[in-house]
Amino acid sequence: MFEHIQPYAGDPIFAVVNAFMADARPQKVNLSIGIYFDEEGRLPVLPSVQEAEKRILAAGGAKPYLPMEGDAACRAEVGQLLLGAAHPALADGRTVTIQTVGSSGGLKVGADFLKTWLPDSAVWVSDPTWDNHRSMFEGSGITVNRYPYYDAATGGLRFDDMLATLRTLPARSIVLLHACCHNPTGVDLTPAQWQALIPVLKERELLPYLDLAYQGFGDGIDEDAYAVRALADAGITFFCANSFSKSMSLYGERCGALTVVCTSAAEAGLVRGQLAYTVRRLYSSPGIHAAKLVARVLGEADLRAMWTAEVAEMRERIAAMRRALHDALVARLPGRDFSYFLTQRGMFSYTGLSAAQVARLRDEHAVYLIASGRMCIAGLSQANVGRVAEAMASVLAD
Ligand code: PLP
Ligand code: TYF
Repeated sequence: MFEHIQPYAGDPIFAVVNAFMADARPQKVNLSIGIYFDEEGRLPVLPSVQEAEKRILAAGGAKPYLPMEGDAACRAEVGQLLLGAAHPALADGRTVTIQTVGSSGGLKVGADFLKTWLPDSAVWVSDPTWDNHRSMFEGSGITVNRYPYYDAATGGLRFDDMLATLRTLPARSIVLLHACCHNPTGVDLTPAQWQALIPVLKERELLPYLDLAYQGFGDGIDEDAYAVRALADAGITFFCANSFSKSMSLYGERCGALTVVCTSAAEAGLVRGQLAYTVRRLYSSPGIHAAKLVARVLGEADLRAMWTAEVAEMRERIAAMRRALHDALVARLPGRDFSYFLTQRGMFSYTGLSAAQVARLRDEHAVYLIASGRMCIAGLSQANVGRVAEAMASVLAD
């Protein structure tokens, strides 16, 4: 029956994680997958989330089916988290938020919806982007193209080239944008660049699709929602898939949402109905535990304050590790420019290391990056950053 099917090589990032786990060297360091580890190298369990869990159980912990669009309290909280509680788009009823199976579920529901309702639209993603963007949109039958983004020469953004490409796109093209903490490069648009992008999106009638997977890991929870709010302020119709995998350390709970900001409440009502129908055809309805956790952490003032402080702690640890690695490298290789570690935001940095240099780091030093040269800064700690700098310096010096 299935002898003819193509073998699947597996996800390249998970392949690196598997190689790391099989490595017996005690000094090994995992800087591959985008997971936040604490100073002791553990996956944190956030006290705010633990307390929410206790309260859910104390309230009975019943597990009914949720509606297709997910839990109402969770959806309302997410809308406010993204847009700010006082945003007029919320008061106008112009927004739709559905709770999804991780932000991946949100991206996928959105992609299927778009294939149905804008069947002739292609999507443009940044060059480079998270590999799964291509897989998901192609899986929905949408053609995936790239716009210029990362500048290997400077470790920064090819903003003019990006705008020039977007200016050539047909109306109703979908433009996938990382709202903050770009994966894999760590290179983000500044607020001024978002403001320069908005007129192009408007004039060309493009449909922005924001991916917000690392809210709070860049400059702050509200600061990292800048793009969402700027697009909403500009009156543009857009999509936003957001994740709680990282910000609440809830990876396997699959907590995420898809929000669509529309131009009227009537349009939003139509979108809401068809998003629900898309969910019905994909997985019927999302899980309840994830929704209850998110709703409580965001909705109960004491838990919200705890979570805000926990996210700040994760963000500040990442920033401290960026600084520590930068300083350790500058001390070892003076005259070389490592400032990209300080200017890039969030969990990832593009180091500019070649695939061969990444292989040497792995083989000679048991330090694991992604072959593209992407480093997950959140895998660094005070205990290993010196060793990682030493290893990088030795590979770079040859
Ligand atoms: N988008 C980006 C850019 C990511 O890096 C990730 C990482 O996991 C996701 C989406 C998916 O996250 P989730 O766990 O919410 O599906
Ligand atoms: O880029 C990363 O490392 C994270 C985690 O199929 C991830 O986004 C990686 C691959 C994948 C799902 C999540």
